Amino acid sequence: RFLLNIISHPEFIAGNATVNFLQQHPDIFTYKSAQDRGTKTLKYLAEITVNGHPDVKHPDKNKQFEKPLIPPFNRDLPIHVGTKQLLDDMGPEAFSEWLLKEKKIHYTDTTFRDAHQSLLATRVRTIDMLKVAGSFAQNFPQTFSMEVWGGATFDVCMRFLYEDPWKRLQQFRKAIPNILLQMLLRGANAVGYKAYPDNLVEEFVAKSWENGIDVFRIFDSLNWMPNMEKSIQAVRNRTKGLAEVSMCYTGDIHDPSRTKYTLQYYKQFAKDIENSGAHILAIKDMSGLLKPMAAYELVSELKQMVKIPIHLHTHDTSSLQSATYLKAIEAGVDVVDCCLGAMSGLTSQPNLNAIVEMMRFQERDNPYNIEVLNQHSTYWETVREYYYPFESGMKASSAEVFYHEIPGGQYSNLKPQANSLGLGDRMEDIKKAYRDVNSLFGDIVKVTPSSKVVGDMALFMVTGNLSKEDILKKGHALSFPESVVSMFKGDIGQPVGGFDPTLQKIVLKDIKPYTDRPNEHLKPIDMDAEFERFQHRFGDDVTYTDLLSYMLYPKVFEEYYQKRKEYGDVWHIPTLNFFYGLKDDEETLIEIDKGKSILVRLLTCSEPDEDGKRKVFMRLNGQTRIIEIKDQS
Ligand code: 3PY
Ligand code: ZN
Repeated sequence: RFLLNIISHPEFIAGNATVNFLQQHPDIFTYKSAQDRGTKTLKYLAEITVNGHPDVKHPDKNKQFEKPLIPPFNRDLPIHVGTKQLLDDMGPEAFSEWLLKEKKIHYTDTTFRDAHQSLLATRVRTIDMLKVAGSFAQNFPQTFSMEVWGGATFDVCMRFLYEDPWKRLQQFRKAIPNILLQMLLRGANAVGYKAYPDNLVEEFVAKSWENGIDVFRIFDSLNWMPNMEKSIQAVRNRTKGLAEVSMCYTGDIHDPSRTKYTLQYYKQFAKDIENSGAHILAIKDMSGLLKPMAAYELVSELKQMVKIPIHLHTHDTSSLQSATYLKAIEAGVDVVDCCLGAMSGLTSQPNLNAIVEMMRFQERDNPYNIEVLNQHSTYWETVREYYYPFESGMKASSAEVFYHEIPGGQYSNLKPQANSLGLGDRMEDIKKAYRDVNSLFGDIVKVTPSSKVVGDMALFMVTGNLSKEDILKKGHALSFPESVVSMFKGDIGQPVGGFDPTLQKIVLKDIKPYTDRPNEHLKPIDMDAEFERFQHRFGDDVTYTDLLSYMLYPKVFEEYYQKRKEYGDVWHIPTLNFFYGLKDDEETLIEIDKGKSILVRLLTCSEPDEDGKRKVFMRLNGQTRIIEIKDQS
């Protein structure tokens, strides 16, 4: 390789090499691998330019994009210590006590996770977040935490963005050394949609912490405590992070007709959560159903009930949720989840910029430099446009959410799912069916993965024009979606009050259900042996965290790995080029490594030859390169 690097170096080829060639060109030692990376990047860009990105079905060729203004970040100035250092110094127990004593309201910024999961189908790429991560850390060290990982980001990263989620986390950690980094963990389901062996979940927790996570927000999609216990223990035993355990909020504590999820129910659940070893209690209002007055009463009562801090999460689908925060803050909630203005509202979180303003000059104010905070919002306003194909189309907030109860994170996915089934024009029927399914299922908590089961059943009913009554009367002769059968069997745990036995029989027919933990039915994995097998199959360049990705999502990992082999790292490609390729004569600068950039220009693209292949003429750092791409159109 070394020799190859010398003879393929442009100055050597040009005949300019002297005896001091090696001293003058220390880059020779890394030149070839950088060149390989350059070639792979070029191949990716040529492919997207010819065939488009598979995820962008109908690009608007005339759309104009602006260049975002990056908020101030001074590399020469220090980044002030924050909650990260506090947690590291104090340990989780003392940290939790410190938080409880704090008078000011604390904020979590969800821009890097839930906000884009809820607005842009989780598609925001690492590069766009990294551009502002350092500035956020430098300007807002008072932030309690940043939610940056977990939930759907894990698989979407590999599936659609061809990025390694672990690398993303490491990059965030490096850029944000002072603020707690938070993830969403689906308890027994880790970051997936089904139960995994306990030791895999434990290992996942341990590695997430080693790679940068401090706060583990753990929840279960049916509010079933046994599904969360192993994860809580894993955080307590294998990390020095915080176990933040959630009660998912559904229904309305002030509605007398909703008899399942009462104030008493939540109080008892909170006590159970505290007793399970949680450092923080989260109220996870995934659909935005917690109304202001209910929030006041719930938080006031829970404050009496438990001695751990309370962290409130909501989605602003109805646009009422800033009022909910105000009342929760009055009632003494410790932390609230918000996100930067331009990524807030609708199915996302309430607006951080506005909430900070609301609290200004008030008793529990936690001051932020609002001018810089607004610059961060402006940055996202521009960058959000890059992701326009992934917008849900929702133009205004809607109080309908109190009727259908669809979680924010699911809402933005339901429309494309309906489109793919040819049901795009039947969204109203789907929302009604979603509500009917909930009542048919006995009013269950709806959040990933139980929300997906309700969604699948709703789509099944709309496709077959089936009503609730049809299911009960003719269900014995129907074969239900796989996810529905699996849930009624017990594969994602037990709902509050158990399953209705009549419906369970209709769905399961001869399949026998069970009521113990789903993970109990899965054999522990011999991680060392698996790693050996994994390396044998994929080669030595795969890492232990790759193995974890593979164990959680085997098929997704395999496809991602093929892309990684073919195109190398693609996270550094600017988003406009990543999704839309290059236009004729367009030039783009890509930093493929720290301090190492390539300049790529698209010269032109030939017509397809008889095999349907096009020649893409490009310029890489001044040298013309021709790449052949099969035109798939
Ligand atoms: C997820 O599990 O991804 C969620 O965001 C649930 O609210
Ligand atoms: Zn959420």
